[in-house]
Amino acid sequence: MQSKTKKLLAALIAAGIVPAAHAADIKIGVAEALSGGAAQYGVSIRNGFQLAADEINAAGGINGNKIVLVVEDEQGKKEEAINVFKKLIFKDNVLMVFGPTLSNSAQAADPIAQAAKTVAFGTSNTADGITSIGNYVFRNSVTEADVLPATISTVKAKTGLKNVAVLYGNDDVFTKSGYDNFKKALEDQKIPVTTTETFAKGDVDFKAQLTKIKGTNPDAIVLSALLAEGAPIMVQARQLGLNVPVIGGNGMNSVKIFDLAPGGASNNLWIGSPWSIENKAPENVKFIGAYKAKFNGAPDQFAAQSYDAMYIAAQALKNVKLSGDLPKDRAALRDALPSVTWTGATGPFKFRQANDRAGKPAGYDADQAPIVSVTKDGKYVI
Ligand code: 1QQ
Repeated sequence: MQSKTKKLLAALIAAGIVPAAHAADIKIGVAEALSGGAAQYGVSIRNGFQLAADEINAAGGINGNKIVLVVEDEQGKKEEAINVFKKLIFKDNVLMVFGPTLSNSAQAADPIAQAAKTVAFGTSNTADGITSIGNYVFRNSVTEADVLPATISTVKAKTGLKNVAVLYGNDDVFTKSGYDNFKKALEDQKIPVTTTETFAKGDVDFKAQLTKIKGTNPDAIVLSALLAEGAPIMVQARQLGLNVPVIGGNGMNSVKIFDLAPGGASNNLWIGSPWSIENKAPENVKFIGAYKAKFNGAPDQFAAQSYDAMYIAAQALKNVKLSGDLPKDRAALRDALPSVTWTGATGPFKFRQANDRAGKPAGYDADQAPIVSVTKDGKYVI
């Protein structure tokens, strides 16, 4: 800046015409899938961040400083997630990064944040192993390992299922991890598997696998899929007369399923999540009302989790004395995060220490219990 301009700015700040706090904006990176198949999740996630940041700023910001979001589209692709993380961390000099949307991308991009000693905070990554990457990796999304056993035991208790067929995507970190955890939960709960079938990202015709599944006459289908494949799988299963319960993971927990599998094809889908639109706790009622008013549509679990995550980061930031020395401030934020507790749209939240592969302390997972819901006529009901 020219020295004349600098002097003028200083005079304007001194006169109270330009707020001094402007100099201490808190830049936070948001790297989410805003285009492509995973945008079904990523747009909701971005909305949740924007809603929370606007509320926090309207209430005076954090110790007087405003949150400024730097939002980037990582397209649900791991190469793009790496590019966007690099841009946000090294060019935009953000204090921390939220995202990316998919575990598949987090596994590729989070090591960049870890190496740069910058917090990577996932709000939708549920595969095993993400927080083993290192001590700068956090998430408030509840893992498949925590959700799936409860989902299976609830469906067993409510429907009396005796066996299941399994169908999963074998080329994605999340769908593969969902499969591993389903397999373990089925073994632990002594539920026999009639057949195990697979598909790949981008497949559109699942009739061969579903016909095989139908031939084994299962009481339910266990499905580890993202919406892009999971929705047409439900449509085609119902077309083949397979009307049994479908037991899904985090990938099937979105209101988008009602548009993508219309006319009742989405009925009888069971999922577990800490968040429900039916939860009448005041924090959730406030969130749902504010979301509807701002975005003209109902929120989903993904928006609830990003909304809460922004408040969790804000709680940590309140305890950080920002110095303007970026590496120091990034480390101070990391150190302040683990002890945050917060009651938001998803209910009471705290972190749980995760370990790396050698069993040494690494990042932090969500310590929250899921509630199981089932879809009925365009709604998830408890
Ligand atoms: C993951 C997921 C997806 C469903 C996120 C949108 O849980 O990739 O981990």
